[in-house]
Amino acid sequence: MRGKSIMATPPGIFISFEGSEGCGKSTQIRSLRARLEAEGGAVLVTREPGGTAIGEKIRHLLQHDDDGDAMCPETELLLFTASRAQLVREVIAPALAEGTHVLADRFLDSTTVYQGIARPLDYDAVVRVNRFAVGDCLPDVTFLLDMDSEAGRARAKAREGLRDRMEEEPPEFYETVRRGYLRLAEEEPARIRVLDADATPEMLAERIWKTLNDCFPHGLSR
Ligand code: Z5A
Repeated sequence: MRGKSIMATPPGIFISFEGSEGCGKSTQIRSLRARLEAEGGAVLVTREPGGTAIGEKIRHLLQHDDDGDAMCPETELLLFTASRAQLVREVIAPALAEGTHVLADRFLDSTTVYQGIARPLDYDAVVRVNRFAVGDCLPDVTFLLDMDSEAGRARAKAREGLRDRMEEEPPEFYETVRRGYLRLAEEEPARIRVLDADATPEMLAERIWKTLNDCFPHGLSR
């Protein structure tokens, strides 16, 4: 056994946050990060697209419309998943392997819902591309912060993001996104935990912490 550690570092926990605009993902990620770090855990936060040099270039392409070119939904799908493929291999998988918890601000469920359900693309094709991009690197737990889509948009209005390029969609689009997420949660109830996001940040943070501890009753290291 010389040169080989008997006690291997347990892998970190992979937690993703999903939901429609303004549901409070970033706020809750900040809160959970602080709590995990206070308990002595190492934490990495990712946001999508981006997080690697290649991913940031892809983010720029998705965010800005420098030459006024219209981007077709197929290109959009491939850019989101290309950025994620790079992020998984360069950042997320190595971090988990060394015992760091990863908190992802959106992951593959965003693509399934926005590109596979809300946009006019073939659902099964989107699921296949999505799975190909991430391989076996899937979240252990996903928090779906669910709330009325219009109320969430009102919260998010002041913020700038990928909406720079993405056109303002009609209210039905955001309702489709919400229903799409709830459908995924019905299909994968063990992984996707639905929480009512129409609560104070503090109340929501408590529910997230409790759910996480219920999921990992023997502690947050594995
Ligand atoms: N997209 C896609 O199509 N396919 C993909 O694969 C991926 C993304 C990865 C994301 O843009 C767009 O990209 C999105 C899907 C698409 N939209 N479209 N169309 P983004 O990354 O720029 O934005 P976002 O992910 O939607 O995040 P956001 O607007 O920044 O919202 P958030 O992170 O969920 O919320 P927040 O920043 O924590 O809070 C928003 C505001 O509400 C802020 O002022 C807070 O102080 C406030 N807040 C937060 N929590 C509360 C509570 N509990 N009560 C009251 N107020 C609150």
